[in-house]
Amino acid sequence: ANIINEISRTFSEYLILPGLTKKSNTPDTVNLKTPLVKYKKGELPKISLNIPFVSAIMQSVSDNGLAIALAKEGGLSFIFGSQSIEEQVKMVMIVKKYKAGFVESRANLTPEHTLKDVLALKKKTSFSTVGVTDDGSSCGKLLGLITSRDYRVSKDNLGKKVKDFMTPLSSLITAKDGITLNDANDTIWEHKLNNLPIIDKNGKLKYFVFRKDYDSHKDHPNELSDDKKRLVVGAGINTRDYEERVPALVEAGVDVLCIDSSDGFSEWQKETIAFVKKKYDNNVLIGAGNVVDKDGFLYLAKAGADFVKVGVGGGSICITREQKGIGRGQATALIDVAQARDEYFLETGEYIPICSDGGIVQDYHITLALAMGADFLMMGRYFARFDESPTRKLLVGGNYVKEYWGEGSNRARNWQRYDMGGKDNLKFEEGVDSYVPYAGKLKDNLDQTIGKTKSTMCSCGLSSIKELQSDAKLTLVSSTSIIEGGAHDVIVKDGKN
Ligand code: MZP
Repeated sequence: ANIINEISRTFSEYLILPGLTKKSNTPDTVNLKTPLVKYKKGELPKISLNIPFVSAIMQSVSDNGLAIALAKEGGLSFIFGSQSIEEQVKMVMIVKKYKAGFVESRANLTPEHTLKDVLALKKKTSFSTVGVTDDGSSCGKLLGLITSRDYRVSKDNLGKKVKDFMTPLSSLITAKDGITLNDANDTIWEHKLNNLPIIDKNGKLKYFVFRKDYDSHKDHPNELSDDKKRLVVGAGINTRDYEERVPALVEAGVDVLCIDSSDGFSEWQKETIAFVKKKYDNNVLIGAGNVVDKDGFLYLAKAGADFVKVGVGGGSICITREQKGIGRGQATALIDVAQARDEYFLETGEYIPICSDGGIVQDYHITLALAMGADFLMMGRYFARFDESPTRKLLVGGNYVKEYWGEGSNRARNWQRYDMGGKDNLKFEEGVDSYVPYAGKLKDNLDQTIGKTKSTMCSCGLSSIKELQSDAKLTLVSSTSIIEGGAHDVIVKDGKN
């Protein structure tokens, strides 16, 4: 074997040195915009992210609910591919149909439907308020609304009828701010009033969202700016059924694809990229991975990948290193691949963004990963903890947790992600089924995380990811200085340390 003498390191082994903070270095001047896909020198990428985060291609992370929440904050989700083509397409379509301030799926319920039907509709649409019309169609007469707080979900009342729970429109349409609604039986959606009443926590009419108002909704950063005004969404694919899956996803309006594999340095990936590029005349964007070194990066770059994902075995739920002995410390992998990307850019004038995938434990690891050269990060554990992830919230040992399982676990059964081809059907687990501490809403947590990254960048006198990549100073830390970095030699009052 060829022995690489350099030690394979990970994020916790590094710290960032503060630099001169100029008076102009305030968090509101830090720009985290970053390219998602490749571009030529002097040109702009077809898609950029406003925050450098994408969510992992995993059943327990990226469904349509999380995709909408993350795109609204300026990131992007890759809807998991370990499901049927039809189910994945449905999720993509829900994200693409979503319009800020406009409930698309506003009817489809009559007073005779059951709460079970409400739940099914909510699951499909992820809207917390749905309209109830007389005939269940979107043009029917609006009779009332069902909001999350209008009903209590339990086995006992799932069979009960909507009419016993809905808030009748007549109780909502009191005159408000000069808007006078006359007749509860008017066909509100399609014709006269063109608006949707939104009620507040106490069941009182709060405001109206005009159907066409979404155009003016500017705080959804990751909408495409080409007249479409839709949230951006990606989807995971595999190297087995891509000839059927890709056309279905493209038809559904997906913005970017990513080949999902634990080891992407393969001819299977090259073939998949070639298929997509040829079929769509280079107009469909596709990322590939994962790799951990220069050779892997160059192989996928030359194969035509629009971005390359870095990381083998560092995911929180991953046991690939234990099972197969392959992998590399995430920091070392990233530094090596980032150097290859920069050299490739110098040689060819083509910048291929790299994504650091997995292994982020502390928020500061994010800033380190960017400083080491990542253009954006893919995270699973981080997003799995939030309300918006698709898994159950449970009370375990007195603490709220959310379920989080790996794609290589028996639970996900995403064997094609680990498939090495051939006829052998040997399957062994490369991931675990786990819990992560429940952390609340995505937006609240993301705001904190972004706040920390911006604050670190201000400490270093840096105001963009490009500057962070080129100018940050990183230092290796000893195990004893890691101890020095936490609270030490004191008795912490809340007893947690
Ligand atoms: P983390 O953010 O939870 O540390 O890692 C998420 C990443 O782990 C995913 O994006 C994916 O690359 C990887 N992953 C997903 N499932 C498994 C597995 O079952 C896995 N081994 O390693």
